[in-house]
Amino acid sequence: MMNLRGKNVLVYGMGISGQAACKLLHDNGACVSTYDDEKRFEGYFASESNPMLKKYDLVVVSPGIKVIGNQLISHFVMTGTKVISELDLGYLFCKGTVIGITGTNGKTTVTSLVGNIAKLAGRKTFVCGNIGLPLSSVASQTDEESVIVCEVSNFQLELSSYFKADIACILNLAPDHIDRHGSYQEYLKVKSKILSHTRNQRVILNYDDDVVARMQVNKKSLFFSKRILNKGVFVKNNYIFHNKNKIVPLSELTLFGEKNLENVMAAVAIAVSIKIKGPVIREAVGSFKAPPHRLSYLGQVNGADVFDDSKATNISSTLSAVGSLGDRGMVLMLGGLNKDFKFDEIFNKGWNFDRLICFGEAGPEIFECAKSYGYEPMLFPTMKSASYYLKANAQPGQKILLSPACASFDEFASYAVRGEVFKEIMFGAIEQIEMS
Ligand code: UMA
Repeated sequence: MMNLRGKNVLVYGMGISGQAACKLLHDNGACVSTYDDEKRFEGYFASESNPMLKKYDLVVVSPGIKVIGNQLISHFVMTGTKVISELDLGYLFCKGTVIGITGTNGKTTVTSLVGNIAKLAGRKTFVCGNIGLPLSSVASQTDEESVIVCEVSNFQLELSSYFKADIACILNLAPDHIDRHGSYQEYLKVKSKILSHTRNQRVILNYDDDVVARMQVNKKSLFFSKRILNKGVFVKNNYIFHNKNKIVPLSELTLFGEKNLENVMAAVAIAVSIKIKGPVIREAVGSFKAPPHRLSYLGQVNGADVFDDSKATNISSTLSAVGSLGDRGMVLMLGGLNKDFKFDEIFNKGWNFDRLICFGEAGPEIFECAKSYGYEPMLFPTMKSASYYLKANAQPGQKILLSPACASFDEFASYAVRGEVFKEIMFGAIEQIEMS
């Protein structure tokens, strides 16, 4: 643990991470100042107008702050001030077993499933991190018996150097957040920072993901796979096995699709690593409800099945959703804010969509890309207008899938709001036709 008593610490970024960091620092005797590029924070702690004019012993940076090109961070680094992430800070005050879960897709699902398993096993469990509860806000409540299940994003890892999870899990890796990191290589480098390269860390890796499978760092690595392995967590005879032990029959899984099977296996691998017994894992897996907006079945509109996969904000996530549901009868809704993707991979597979719907800021680009592969897409200015159209024109047998392969910020505050609005339009009372 860091001794912060009397130290001058600046917290940069005053969202929920920054606020949790302030409290943790203050409770441990630090003199806390805050800075935010967008707003002056009205609160207990001093809000700086120009932190470059002051000297600090430590700067704690929130995950949403892009490091590359940030003048303030460069200034502190160049003047030799210690700069750490909010994740680092939280970790330094954590006791117990810290589980870090990262990957391009599936992090929240695995984090909440592991949380459910650990709770059912009677462990003192904290589910936190990128899932919506900063690690800094739970750290001081942990003790040696605690299990801290932490969803870890690349944003949180970018500036981290102290975070060393006892168990580190990488689910999958595919291009994402290139707009923040500059290149896929850099994104991979940031993600791999979850591996501490210490002998004691148990690393859990997806054997079926070519990039992840090569990240084995020590003999304690545990693999999971949809194919039979000699040891590890794998599928055999319609069961998820751990080594020689049957853990869960596939018939009891509540999540569907290949990616979710991988997610469940990752959770099983983590659970056996903290010595939770098979029957408890089986019970928790069998009663698990997926978090919303992840290939969630919403119901039928005029005989068409409607699915909300608003969390699919990258190409690989959309590909796995289409792969899970099958392209026949599919009405695929794509669009939003492009995170520097090319969309060819969605259209070069020869999939026979019933209809392709493009919308939002990236809509025209996706529309042109789809046309170049012989599709006849439809273009809408917004997701809302596309949804009104689909509600009015749904056909029996169709599968309407919102799996946009883009961020939501051109039209919504988050992917969650986008999913809620989609649901509301398809099933709620909103009838107004908004076309421009
Ligand atoms: N800010 C600046 N300068 C900047 C950018 C932001 O001063 O250049 C300020 C903003 O004005 C705002 C504050 O920083 O006042 C926001 O801080 P933040 O963006 O770090 O957000 P938090 O509220 O602290 O939430 C963060 C995560 N957000 C991001 O990583 C963008 C949340 O993940 C996470 O749940 C929360 O910490 C708790 O750990 C959200 C997310 O979108 C859900 N994550 C990305 C994803 O899942 O893809 C990585």
